[in-house]
Amino acid sequence: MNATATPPTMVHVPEAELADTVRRALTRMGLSDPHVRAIAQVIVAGQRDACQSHGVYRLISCFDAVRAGKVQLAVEPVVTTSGGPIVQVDAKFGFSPLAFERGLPALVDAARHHGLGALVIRHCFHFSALWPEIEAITAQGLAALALTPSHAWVAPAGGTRPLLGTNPIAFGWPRPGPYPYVFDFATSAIARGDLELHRRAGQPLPQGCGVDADGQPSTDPVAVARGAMRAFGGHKGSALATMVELMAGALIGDWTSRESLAFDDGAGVAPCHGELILAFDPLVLGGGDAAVQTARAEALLEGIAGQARLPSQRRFAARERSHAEGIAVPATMYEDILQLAG
Ligand code: NDP
Ligand code: PYC
Repeated sequence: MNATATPPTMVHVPEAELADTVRRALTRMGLSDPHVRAIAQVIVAGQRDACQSHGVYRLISCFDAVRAGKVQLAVEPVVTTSGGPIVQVDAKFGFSPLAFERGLPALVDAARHHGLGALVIRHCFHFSALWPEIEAITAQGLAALALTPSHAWVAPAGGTRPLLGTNPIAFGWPRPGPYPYVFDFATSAIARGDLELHRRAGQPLPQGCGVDADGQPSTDPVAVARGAMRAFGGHKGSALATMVELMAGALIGDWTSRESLAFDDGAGVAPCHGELILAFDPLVLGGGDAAVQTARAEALLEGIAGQARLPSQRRFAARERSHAEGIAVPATMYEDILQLAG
């Protein structure tokens, strides 16, 4: 779910102008130039692709995190490689986009060399969608899978107390032509960012997104924020969210969503934890006949596209509209952004 129930009034802003405004806002917050550039890129890409919960709205999350004094504004991520398939990045309590950017070249090398590369990012404040990372990897001809926890906002299926994060899972497969196959979704029934947008707009949530503090089903975003969100798809989403906690938390030696929320300590800012990103080289894993592999994958994806829409199709269409008409930004949000940019 990417939109609020009643469409807000939009203004259309040329991409370069929006990027400049976002960079000015981030610079005013005291972030160093490399962080400003990396963060602006994902935020503007999110808005360009009409991902309202992870577009320019995230500038407000950045502002809150900076104001709370928890995030490191100018820290340089430290990349460690050993020539094996694992690339480690210590984000040192900075925002995640620069950590990903710094680790990406070594991840691509590792995947090309070993067939599989694993990028382990630790100690990052994470507020972004995962598809920009996935698309950076598919652009290199690699398949990719990314997992990250968040804050403990979601009850396990059958329970009513928050324990799991909204824990997104994203996957990408390179395709001939301009666009890869990509999906990227929260394992909660609704992303927290979307819940916040409903709260800002004073609109009820769709049924089934959460319970209030007494464990009763509720569509009130404020009550659900005080109670617990639900996983998507009952026990199946709940198990996937648990897998994300284990693989991108415990496995990589970083915090689960519960620990991230404990660290937040009521500040109400972006989650702080790690991320696991896997990259796979089809040329190595597939035994060498790239044309056969591509044909097999394309037969599947074209079969889907012949009867239904592919994931990311809406996003790619929005991208083309943004290139033609400028990026659509909710008018009230744009006013907030201009204020942040001074
Ligand atoms: P959505 O439910 O909006 O979309 C999930 C995926 O399904 C997208 O790839 C979407 O493609 C695709 N999709 C949607 N509808 C259809 C359909 N009818 N047929 C085929 N495919 C479809 O995503 P969420 O609201 O769950 O998540 C939004 C974003 O929030 C994600 O980018 C995620 O990474 C981010 N997030 C980040 C977190 C973090 O901790 N950093 C935590 C939770 C979420 P399309 O985009 O084209 O509609
Ligand atoms: O929308 O659930 C979410 C989210 C958490 C962290 C960043 N986005």
